[in-house]
Amino acid sequence: MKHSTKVILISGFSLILVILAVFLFIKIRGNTANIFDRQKNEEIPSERLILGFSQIGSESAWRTRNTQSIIEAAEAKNIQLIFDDAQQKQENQLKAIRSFIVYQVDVIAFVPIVEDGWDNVLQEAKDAGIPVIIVDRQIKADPSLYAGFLGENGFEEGRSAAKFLVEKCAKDNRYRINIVEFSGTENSSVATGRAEGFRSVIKDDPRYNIIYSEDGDFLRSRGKEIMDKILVESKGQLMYKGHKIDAIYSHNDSMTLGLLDSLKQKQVPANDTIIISIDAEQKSIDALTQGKLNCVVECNPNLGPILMELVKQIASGKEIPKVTYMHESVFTENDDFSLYKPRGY
Ligand code: GZL
Ligand code: ZN
Repeated sequence: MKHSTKVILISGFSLILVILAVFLFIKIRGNTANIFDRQKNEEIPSERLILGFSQIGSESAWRTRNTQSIIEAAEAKNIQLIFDDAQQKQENQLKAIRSFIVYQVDVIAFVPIVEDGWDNVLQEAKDAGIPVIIVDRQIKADPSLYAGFLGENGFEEGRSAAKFLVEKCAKDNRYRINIVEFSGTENSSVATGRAEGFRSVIKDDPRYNIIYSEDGDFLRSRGKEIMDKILVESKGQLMYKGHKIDAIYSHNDSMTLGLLDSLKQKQVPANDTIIISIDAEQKSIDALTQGKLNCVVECNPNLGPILMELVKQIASGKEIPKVTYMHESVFTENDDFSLYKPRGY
């Protein structure tokens, strides 16, 4: 009897093992089929597509509009959006992307807050067979790790800003131009691009000198802080270390609005200081038409519809362009302001 009990126990135990093995086989088979599904070239109808998107935060009106554009476009294309706001922290973006991988979304897209630190997570996405689209800002990583980039050309935006300055100074016959730069987030491709693009235009003309540059992190509060500090040190003059500030180049409208807040609060007149900004949110265009700014370079946040087209293409196994730039224009004091349309952000 003892023997038979033992056999039942074993056979009972082995029966459980067999059931477990069969169950596991079906489960794996099912999942495998799922992954193979992904590789078939069939067009996956968009109502079944899931896009994991990591946004950097809501540091500017530009960013808020950028987010809206993505949410609206996903809805319009019936793409399920898992959206994560990283509150300006790269580690939150890395966590979000890893959760998208575990969730096995169809496509991952994200705005890299800074250029570096993405190789490992991109390799993990690649190993999981999930294509990645880089959005808005660029990264320093092996290009084979992501499907493509859609966004802004910071270098060209910087060049446009400087070209306006050079044309205006030529007209006004200015012989020496001291420039103060309000820079965007350090190590972000957009701040690097806007800085390099601007400098590429003025580098061979000794009349142009960037006498000071500070990182304002694309924030209105930081733009005001930097200008407050300059005005305190120059006892209310638009001077820096004894040099007259002839021009201000700000990498985004939020910081520009902050420096204007400071000039207004301290009642410092700036009408003969050339101020150039980037983004073209409504408040900045309003400041241009009121004569407070001289030039606003557009940076187009409305990339949602193009992004969703790229998501659908890549999800059905098609290639997408390695780089897709958004169309952008330049607004200046010489425009016919009556032709301006509402900016929507
Ligand atoms: C530019 C974008 C920048 C905007 C800022 O493409 O990354 O980030 O110019 C935003 O307003 O903070
Ligand atoms: Zn842009």
